[in-house]
Amino acid sequence: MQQRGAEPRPTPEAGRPARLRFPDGFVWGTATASYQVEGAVTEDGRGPSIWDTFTHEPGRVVDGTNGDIACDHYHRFREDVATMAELGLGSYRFSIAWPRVVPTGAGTVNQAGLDFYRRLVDALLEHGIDPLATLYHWDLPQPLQDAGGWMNRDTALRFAEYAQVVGAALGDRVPTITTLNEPWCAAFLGHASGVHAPGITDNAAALTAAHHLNLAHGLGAAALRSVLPATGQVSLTLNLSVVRPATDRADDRDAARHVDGLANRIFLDPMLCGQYPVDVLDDLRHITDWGFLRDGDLATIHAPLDLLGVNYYSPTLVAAATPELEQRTSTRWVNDPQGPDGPARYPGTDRAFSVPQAGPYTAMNWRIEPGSLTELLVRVHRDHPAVPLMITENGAAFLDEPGPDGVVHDADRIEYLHGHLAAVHDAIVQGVDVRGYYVWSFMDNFEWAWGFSKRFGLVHVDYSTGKRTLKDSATWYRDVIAAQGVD
Ligand code: GCO
Repeated sequence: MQQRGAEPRPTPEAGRPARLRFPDGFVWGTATASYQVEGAVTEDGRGPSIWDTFTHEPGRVVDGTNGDIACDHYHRFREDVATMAELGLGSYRFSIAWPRVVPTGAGTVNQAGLDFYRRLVDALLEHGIDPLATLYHWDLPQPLQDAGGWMNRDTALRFAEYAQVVGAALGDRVPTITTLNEPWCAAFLGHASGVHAPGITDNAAALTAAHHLNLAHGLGAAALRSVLPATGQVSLTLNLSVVRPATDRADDRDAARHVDGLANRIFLDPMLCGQYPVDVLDDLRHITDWGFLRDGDLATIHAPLDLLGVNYYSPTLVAAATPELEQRTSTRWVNDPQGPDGPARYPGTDRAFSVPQAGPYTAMNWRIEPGSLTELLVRVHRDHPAVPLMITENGAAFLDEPGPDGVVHDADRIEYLHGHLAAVHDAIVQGVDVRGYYVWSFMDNFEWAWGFSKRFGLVHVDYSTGKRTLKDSATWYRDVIAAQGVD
């Protein structure tokens, strides 16, 4: 049986150089997202988002917590930026809360909200850290949800207006702006399994939302281009999956093809090739007639992209739907913190299930397999060779407990990050154009439906006092950055 930590360290004997040096200019960063770290949810004119609503509904978050205060980054960002500078970070990926900038989602712009991000960006630039700003990391203004949210096509138009406002205000000092973070989660966890806001459970709604998110990306990218300086870069971040069949049987192999379509190609193909994959359209005709797809949409979605962000944590194992699996999984969804362990329904479809994999695992029960990241990067590069890639999230939750010295000695996180950096290096050696790597996350934060029960940070946060303490992984990452690589 495979044990945690059993991944072999690269050695010269294994045919690789001991020092895996990354190319000059490779970007070293960390990432966070607004609702997960900021707090201050009613401050300076911020309106409510779907995550405020969702987390305050009983039973939605496993530990009953919410992001009202979170890491209080809104007030402590200067201290956090100073720590980033200490670690030698080249870039900080954060997201902008739409309801801070446009509190009702449409119309009036809240200057105080924009000013917060201007202060944050200025603090980063003063420390020589490049800001990478994401426009949508899931905190949709609640009034837009009240009008149908991502099931309503108009939300994509409102997103473009908001993108233009942010681009005009910050585009002179933020070199890269990302339209969406992980539209898969927003569409499928938000509308099919309902484990994320707005908590809807309807596969057809999820497919509608996925298309409107794709459309928002296209319209948002065009809106950004209309106001950004010529050097301004537009990017997108997807959580892409390595999908494998549970057995070699034809039905399981077909389930893997199907889930690959639903997890990866439903976003990659329209955004990078201007078409939906025919197999995905055909597979799901019993769920939707795709009537929301209008003439011209695909040309809009197929917007020029400077960079594709890839968020990656763990591979996915799937099996074809069978009556037995149906029965065993009736209460459990993928990424459902409240369900029992075991096979899980795959959101957006009735044809496939996600099934447990062998360890080692992180505290999320996600299998640790660094080589799968190389596999993914090589595949994306093969399918879409023109677009440069960036690892915009990779990291792990572990059961971090400070030792008697008050410090978290997180050897397991170091091992995870080391293995995945080596995997990225492997991909680069194989010719994949990977421009940088962002650890998820800079600090422990609000892990959505898992609340504060899972810690992903390089920096430990004591949620009762707000105190930050560097974990061993933070100083390890500082050394990696200084050496421009891993041993
Ligand atoms: C994401 C997420 C983060 C999560 C992280 C760990 O983009 O999925 O963007 O918000 O916290 O992935 O689950």
